[in-house]
Amino acid sequence: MILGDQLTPGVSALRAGDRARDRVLMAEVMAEASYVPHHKKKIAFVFSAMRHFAEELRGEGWQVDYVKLDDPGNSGSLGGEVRRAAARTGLSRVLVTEPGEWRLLEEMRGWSDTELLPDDRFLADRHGFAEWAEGRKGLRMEHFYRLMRRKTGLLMEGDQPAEGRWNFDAENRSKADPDLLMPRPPRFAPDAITREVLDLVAARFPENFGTLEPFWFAVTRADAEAAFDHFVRHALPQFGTYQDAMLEGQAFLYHAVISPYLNAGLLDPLDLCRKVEAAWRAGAVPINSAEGFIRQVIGWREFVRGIYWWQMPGYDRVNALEAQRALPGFYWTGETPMNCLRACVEQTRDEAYAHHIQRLMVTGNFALLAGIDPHQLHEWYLSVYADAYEWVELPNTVGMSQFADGGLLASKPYVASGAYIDRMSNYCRGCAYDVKAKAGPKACPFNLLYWDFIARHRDRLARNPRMAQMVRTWDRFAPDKQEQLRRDAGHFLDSLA
Ligand code: FAD
Ligand code: DLZ
Ligand code: SF4
Repeated sequence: MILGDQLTPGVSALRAGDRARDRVLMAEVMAEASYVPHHKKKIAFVFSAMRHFAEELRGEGWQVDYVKLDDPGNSGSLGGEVRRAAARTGLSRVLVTEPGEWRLLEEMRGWSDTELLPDDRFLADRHGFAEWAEGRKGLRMEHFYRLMRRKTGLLMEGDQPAEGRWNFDAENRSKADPDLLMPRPPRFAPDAITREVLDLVAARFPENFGTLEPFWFAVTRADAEAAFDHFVRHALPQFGTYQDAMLEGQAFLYHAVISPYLNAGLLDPLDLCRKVEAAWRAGAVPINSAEGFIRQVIGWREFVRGIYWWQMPGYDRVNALEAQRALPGFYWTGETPMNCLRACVEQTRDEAYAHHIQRLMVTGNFALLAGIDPHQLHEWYLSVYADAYEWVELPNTVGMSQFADGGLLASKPYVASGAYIDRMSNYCRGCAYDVKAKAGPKACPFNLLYWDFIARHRDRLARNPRMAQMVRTWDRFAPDKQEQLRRDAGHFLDSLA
């Protein structure tokens, strides 16, 4: 059995299979298409990429049983489709690569005659990560990342990091200017297979979040590789410098926009990093870009996956800051006078994409400051992005963005007032609020909520060396100023629906 995010010719289940004897089963099922209300573009991408992969496998001599969502008799679940396939073919033994989500792994462990094979499309195997993590006092991505650099030899000169430093993060923080010549990810016109899927999604998921068309994602390995090559040539040179920048109307800036392809298995992470390293060695891209990209892929991506498997089950229910507020409706509609949030939600609705800083420092930062229930927020992130699978989304949401694991993943809460958003974007210019105002009806809500957050979690934050300075600043405010800030924040929070 091959799942919708296992579209890799060398995935362990295919390696272990025999094309002369075995049959490949792939199934579009309602259970997977509705365990969260996925963005329409995400469903279309997964189904179309699955159908193209089935064709690729047939071309390589595999017999593929492909079940479409609308096929008569579709049982609606992966387990049901395995049972139906067994009855149809007389075959009874199932080989499947371990799924990327705990809920499905648990389910598959209950299937009879099923062999689960490790998913070795990652650098760090999940048991090895847990061993490394176990017993360490503080887990830091940077330590793990250096291990991965050494393991792969990427950007290494002997046992030393290229250009003398492991991390060029400090050179990833420039503000971007609107530029008419900014590269855009290549767009792929839907073929007949994708058109059929688009009709299916429009008919069967009309109420789901998101705009279905225009649909331009790559849905084959060849097109995903072309998209990546385009990124390396046109955007990677600037990627490092503008990695943290945000611009209204520019959803992609200099980002790769490859996470849906990578997570579905259309692209291979190590292969991408080798190409990036080669571009740096050829002098085509600066070190801050090459290192910045490689850090995300062999560092963060692997690190969050390790944390997910190490901490599940239970990690989806962590709530160290006891945040209980319901997710505001504007996360779905974009209807808010806060221009940064409006822009990020509308872009998410249209593209099923937002880059890291939009997710972390706009939608994530707001939720953390406002005390939104991290589980509700997790379900939102898992729904709305085309690249979202729980193994990567959950640690980014509850760990990195919401500090809901109490600091297991991140060394401090990623909170910032409006000044940060103003420094990194042009959102504030078009906003009904005044980013410079700290009090009163025009005050940017991020400014009010920032101090309210510090006050609410004062004792915990005072113990964190990276937050203690802000706590001291809060403590020095006059009592009437503190009261005023908390009152204004309270009024704002009361107005959230
Ligand atoms: P680029 O900025 O061009 O980076 C290149 C690649 O690096 C990405 O394609 C991705 O594979 C990898 N990468 C970068 N940052 C991370 C990270 N923090 N964790 C894991 N991989 C990373 N990423 C997902 O793939 N799926 C998710 O569901 C997801 N949910 C997120 C939720 C929150 C709250 C936050 C803060 C981040 C989340 N991320 C997620 C990480 C990151 O935002 C996306 O990987 C990135 O925006 C994808 O766009 P890109 O391909 O243009 O990335
Ligand atoms: C995301 C997704 C969707 C929308 N639909 C399917 C599907 O119908 N069949 C399938 O095999 N996989 C699908 N997927 C991907 C799975 O949800 C994914 O394999 C698991 O969540 C494990 O990561
Ligand atoms: Fe966002 Fe505040 Fe800037 Fe408005 S003023 S765009 S709410 S940061």
